Amino acid sequence: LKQKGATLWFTGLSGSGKSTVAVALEKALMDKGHLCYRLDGDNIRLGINKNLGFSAEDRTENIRRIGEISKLFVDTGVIVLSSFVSPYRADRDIVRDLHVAGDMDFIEVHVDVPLEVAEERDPKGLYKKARAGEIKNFTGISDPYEAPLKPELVLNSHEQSLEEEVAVLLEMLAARGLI
Ligand code: GGZ
Repeated sequence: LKQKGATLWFTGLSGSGKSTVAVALEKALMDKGHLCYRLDGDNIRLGINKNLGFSAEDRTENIRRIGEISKLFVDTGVIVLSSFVSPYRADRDIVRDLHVAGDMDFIEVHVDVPLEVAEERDPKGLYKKARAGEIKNFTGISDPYEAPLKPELVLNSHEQSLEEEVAVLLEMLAARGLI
């Protein structure tokens, strides 16, 4: 394997478009022959982290484990696409420090859309439930989202096309010599 591996960490509100862009980037990377792997709620929260909920403590542990798993993949040369709300700055910084300590690339991508846009999309009806008080500690409604202060990249899925987002990501990976 000729590639170095890296973690692209997509953070943002539920409904911000993290998974959509991660899926599209995964396809683009695969088409170019790069080994990559996507981590998201579907393969993490339903599996290794199924004992965790959405309290601050559980989110912290969720992100900590995902950070460690990402690092293991990077160790094998894989480009990891991790997309999690990861609302707390300190939790993301722990994952960043873990990578930096291992001399690994950690690329924080803020998928930044206004709350109103995410809430309007509400693909799973979760915002509606959160507003009705049926879901507690919902990020953006009844739990904070701490935006990254110095992300490597900011994407705006409400102003950019998916193709543009993927192009920007590929450019950045190329500029860093990762692809
Ligand atoms: C935020 C929640 C919550 C609460 C369930 N707050 O749009 P989705 O549905 O598919 O993405 C959200 C996902 C968040 O899981 P993460 O592992 O990414 O969260 S964290 O990084 O904060 O640990 C949403 C759904 O799970 N969901 N309850 N209370 N999102």
